[in-house]
Amino acid sequence: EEHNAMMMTPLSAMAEAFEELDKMLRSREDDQQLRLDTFCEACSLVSVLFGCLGFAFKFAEVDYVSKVRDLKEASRTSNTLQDILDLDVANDTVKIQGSLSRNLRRVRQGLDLVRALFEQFLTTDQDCYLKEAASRAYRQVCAPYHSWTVRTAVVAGMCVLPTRNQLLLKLNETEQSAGKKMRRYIDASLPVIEYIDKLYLSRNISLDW
Ligand code: 1PZ
Repeated sequence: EEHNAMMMTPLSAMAEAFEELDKMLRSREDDQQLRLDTFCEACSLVSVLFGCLGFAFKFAEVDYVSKVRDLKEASRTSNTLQDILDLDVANDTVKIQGSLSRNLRRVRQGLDLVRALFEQFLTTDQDCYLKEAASRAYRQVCAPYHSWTVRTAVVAGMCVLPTRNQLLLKLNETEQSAGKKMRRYIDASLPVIEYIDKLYLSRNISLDW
């Protein structure tokens, strides 16, 4: 139906939100700042994907959502992403568990994982299961930073992921419509991810954690 074609799906919302962030970054070359509240709203949209994954990744959802919520709460006193890093640098709490700078680093990992997953989804369009694509994305982006316990739980969860078609159905997309929106998310999220990395590197904080 005509009306259906114009409907905003979860993937459309994600693509649009990250394109907005990307636009904000590019509109002020000299003084790049991202508002924390705007960033958190975009990150919240990503968590709808968890609803498509089933119970096996409930623990990942709880972890991701709580970190985004902490950051969102902090946006009442910290305006920008830079502000939370500067605060933790001053207090020497950047890598302490539960600190905002650590949560931001983890949320960034989540965004990058989704980006890698979409890349895999687009390049492995013959596969009917998501297991391989998801495993490769996880190995690339998150596994190096996760404990043995978490990696083991993720490997187990991969086996009960929905199929490619089930995922498309849940997202209310076709192969073609999903492909376009995933590509938009990939292109828009990469500059945002790189921007976050630069915030750490420019403060002499390495990214090996
Ligand atoms: C259809 C595709 C399926 C892909 C499935 C991918 C599943 C990834 C599961 C990641 C599990 C992460 C569980 C939690 C790990 C925590 O130990 C760490 C460290 O937290 P801290 O010690 O700082 O409190 N948390 C993270 O690394 C955050 C990771 C967020 C992962 C979000 C993924 C978003 C992806 C959604 C999927 C579609």
